[in-house]
Amino acid sequence: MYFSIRTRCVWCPCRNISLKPGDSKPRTVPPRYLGQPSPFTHPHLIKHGEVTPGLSQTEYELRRHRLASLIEAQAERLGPSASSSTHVVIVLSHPTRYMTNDIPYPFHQNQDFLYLSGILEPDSALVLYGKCRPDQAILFVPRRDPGRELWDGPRSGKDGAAALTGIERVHSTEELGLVLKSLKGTLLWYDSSQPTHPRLHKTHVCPVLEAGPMPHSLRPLIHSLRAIKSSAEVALMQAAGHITAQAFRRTMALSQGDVDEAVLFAKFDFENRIHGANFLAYPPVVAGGNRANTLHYINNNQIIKDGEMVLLDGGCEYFGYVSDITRTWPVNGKFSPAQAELYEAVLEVQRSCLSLCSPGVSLDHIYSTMLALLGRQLRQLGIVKASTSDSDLLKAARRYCPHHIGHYLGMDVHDTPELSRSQPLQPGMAITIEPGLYICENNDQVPERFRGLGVRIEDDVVIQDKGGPLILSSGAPKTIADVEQACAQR
Ligand SMILES: [Mn+2]
Repeated sequence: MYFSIRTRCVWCPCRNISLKPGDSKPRTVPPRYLGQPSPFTHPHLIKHGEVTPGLSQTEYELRRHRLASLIEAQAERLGPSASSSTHVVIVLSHPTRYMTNDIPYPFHQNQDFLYLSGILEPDSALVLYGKCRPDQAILFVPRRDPGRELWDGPRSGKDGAAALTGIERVHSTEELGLVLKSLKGTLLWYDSSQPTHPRLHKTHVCPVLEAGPMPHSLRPLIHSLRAIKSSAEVALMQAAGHITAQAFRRTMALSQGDVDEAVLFAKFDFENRIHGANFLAYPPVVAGGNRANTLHYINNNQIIKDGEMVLLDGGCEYFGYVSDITRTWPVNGKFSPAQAELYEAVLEVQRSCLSLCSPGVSLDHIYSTMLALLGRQLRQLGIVKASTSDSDLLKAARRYCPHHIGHYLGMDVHDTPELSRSQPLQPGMAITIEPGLYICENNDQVPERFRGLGVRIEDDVVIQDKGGPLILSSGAPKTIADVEQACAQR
């Protein structure tokens, strides 16, 4: 005879401590490596009670409960039969993606799945179910497999995932289809149009979908939750912003007349990683001279000449949260008069747009303000004629700045795309503010001194109730004096 005691807080992945009559103390299995950092194996990264660095079991549980409440509210609007049904929510992880043959790319989790589970392993799934509100969680993770673990490293397995997340019901992923069939949900919440894991979708979810009515879309609900950042999330974004801001400072210090874009790219990557970033959040734009006018330039392999500026748009990922910052500076450390003129014009617009970042204002509203302000600047610079009408000024602003003022920011660079930019901003939302002016070298309509210059200034901002916006990227030099000083720090 023996019995087991389930303990919630014991870190050891084996949470079932077995006691046999006569045992003087519980037999515990030593903690082991999981498929992701744990407080036991990576105490320098993650604290007890956290699922991923900085985010507690309670926070993840709260997110699942908030989603359940949103679904409950939505079902009430669908009518009495919907609100009394059993809901089943399915969120799949990403699969491993391969660069070639059997060489994987660094794994990157589906953010919606990560947001709700904290699980960083591929081939996993989360199911939420319940009558009226889906607040019971079932987690699915890959079965432990010594043969595969020899190549890919340890997996958490069912017990490890349970200990890490606090979710008590954990199955192997291959049981997903069976469990789904047994739940007999009458209302399904799942995004079937673009499955995040095609194989799991086909094998486990499709049979359930074929048997029932069309599932309800889940992504807009999760994105509305992800849009508002908790204080723990803001702290992670603050860290990401701080790391990248310092990387800008140090990259500016390394630049000089005639420098390879690849050198600045490598320096920026290095400075982000060495200060704690997991990796760059996206391929950065390191564009010298006229290449700054190619908005998505990522070749980063040309020589930037003495006297030219570089536009660097880069950001890092820090435990699931990203930064996205742009600065433009002269590689020789000294703005020419024309560069300074264009830079000050963009900076003035950027400052005005930052001051608009408060609750109730939308990104679209800030965008139209940006266009009006850029139009005026273009007139002052002599890039458009003094007699230009107001509507033509807006047209010119759109021509010289073909992109929006910014986007939502968070776990993704272009975060929560389901959220409209016409929606009023709320406290806790994070956005970018990134006006620019781009003058192609072959544009003979503009004064010669501006040709071939492209300037963008981008900051990361959290909307606050009062006291103005919190600028996460404030450590990155921005005024002409600060930029020139940072460039002089050799
Ligand atoms: Mn951006």
